Formats: sequence, structure tokens, C-alpha cells
Amino acid sequence: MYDEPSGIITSPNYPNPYDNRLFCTYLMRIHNARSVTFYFNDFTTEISKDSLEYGLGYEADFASAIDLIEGNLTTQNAIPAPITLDGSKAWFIFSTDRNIRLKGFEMVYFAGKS
Ligand SMILES: [Ca+2]
Repeated sequence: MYDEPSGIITSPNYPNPYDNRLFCTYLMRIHNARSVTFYFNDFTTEISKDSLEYGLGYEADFASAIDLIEGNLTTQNAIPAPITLDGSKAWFIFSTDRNIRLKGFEMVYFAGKS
């Protein structure tokens, strides 16, 4: 659980390869935050197989996902644009399939209080 006004979120083992068959949930609840912005430093996952999904609120639920990110984006110089989510609560789910492990992702976040 992430509750500090700023921080770093990475895939497990980063910068070493993540494991197979992950289902990794990240929950954020930042007191007094009006919004939270996430900046990606690195994003390298197996396309169509290992993905990061995210949404608002404090219950991670694929049905309410805002977007899904996957692929060798760092290698393609196509690191995802910053994400700004309204409110103080957000979730991410990083899920991976049974083979091909890559470097994963690193992002930093900052809460906005006004
Ligand atoms: Ca994989």
C-alpha cells in the first residue's frame, strides 16, 4: 500500500526480470490528495501478455480499468505519457503470463494537493 505523497513504484525484482504468473496489486491511498500524477521512467513488458492496468478508487477491478499498458515501450522510445488520476485513491494491477520475463517498469508519482 502506498500512502506517501510521493514515491517510486516498480515491478517486482526491477531492474531484474519480473517473475512469471504474477498477479500483483498496488493500492494507493494518499491523504488529502486531489490528484496523483505518475511519470514512467521505464516500461518493458511482453506485449499482449504482461500488462499493467490501472483505475480509480481503492478496489482493484479489471472491469473498471481506465487503461492497459504493455510492450517494449522503453526500447521503442515510446515510454507512456504521464498519467494524472483525480482523487486520492488509485490501483494498479501488474499481471504476467507463464513465460518470457522482461525488465518491467519503474514510475514515480507525486500527489497534487490543490
Ligand atoms: Ca510473459
